[in-house]
Amino acid sequence: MAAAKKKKSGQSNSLALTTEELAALYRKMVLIRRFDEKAGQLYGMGMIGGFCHLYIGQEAVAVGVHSVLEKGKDTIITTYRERGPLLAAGGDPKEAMAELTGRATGSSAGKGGSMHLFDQSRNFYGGHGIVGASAPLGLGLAFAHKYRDDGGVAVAYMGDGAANQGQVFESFNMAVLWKLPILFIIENNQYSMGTALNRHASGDLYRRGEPFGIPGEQVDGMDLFTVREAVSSAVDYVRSGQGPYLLEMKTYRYRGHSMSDPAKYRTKEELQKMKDERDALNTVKERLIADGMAEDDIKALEREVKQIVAEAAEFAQQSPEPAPAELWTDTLIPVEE
Ligand SMILES: Cc1ncc(C[n+]2csc(CCOP(=O)(O)OP(=O)(O)O)c2C)c(N)n1
Repeated sequence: MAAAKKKKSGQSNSLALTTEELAALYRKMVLIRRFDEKAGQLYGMGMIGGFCHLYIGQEAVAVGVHSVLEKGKDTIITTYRERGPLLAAGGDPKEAMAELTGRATGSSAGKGGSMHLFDQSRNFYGGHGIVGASAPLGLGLAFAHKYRDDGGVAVAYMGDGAANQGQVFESFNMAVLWKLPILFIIENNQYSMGTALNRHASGDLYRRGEPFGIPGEQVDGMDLFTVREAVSSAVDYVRSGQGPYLLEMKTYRYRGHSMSDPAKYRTKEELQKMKDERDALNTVKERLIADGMAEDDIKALEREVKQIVAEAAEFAQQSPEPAPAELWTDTLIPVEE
């Protein structure tokens, strides 16, 4: 990037970013969007088996959250809508695309697929298809942090639909009893599969931890800066040993629940309004321009990301499928042929 200035971007105090730092976060947001757009295309071409749940629209959450975590120390676990959090954590787009398309070069050697991306080297523990499972599994990560006394915080994402699950409340209970260092993040993208929030959830999601004594906040999940501020103070709270915290990120998914959902349960106008007025990428881009970054530099960054995604898709398509003998490896119980 040419002529990046060490200019603060107008965020509060310690979280203020230089234009260069903000551009790096914007780059990740663009990467997540372009990556999932390409995944959608490959799905349409029949190259991705099973389901594929795109993250498009929710980019400010994953990038904002990861930007304030301590890299190599804090851990992340999420659902099947996991490319956002994975790429925000620095996951390799090639490995991710190869996994989506079931190739041997994928992060789980092509055996996990779209819902089960995993990258331990990035402290990223999945990628889970069972709704709500990220909460109790996240407790395990948090327990390990506490047991090892390593100062880390576990971040467990879930959807608004998942927040209605019994295992989530059981997790809240244990997290408080054991004072575990865990930040629960409910990504409220307004719809659980095809059901709008007001039809599936009673009460405010950010208050779901209240009976257990877990403090919660509702956050504008379409705004990178607000996400960063909320996560930063929530993580401080958790890291200081006071136990769990809950953030409800109000966000919006632009696509259907999965690639097979035409999303007829909402109006085109609602979706368009969101894209026009609240798009997380636009807000950051406008801030970059206001900070003095040249539009040509922004375009160059966007072109570079497009190239990375094209190369990831090419890599995936050129990679072999796993050998048949691999069916018997990585199983829980050894299998005799
Ligand atoms: C235990 C369980 N029940 C049902 C399903 C089927 N299912 C998959 S996604 C989904 C909706 C989840 O919605 P939400 O938690 O809001 O997450 P989002 O997809 O909006 O990110 C359901 C019911 C499942 N995977 N696991």
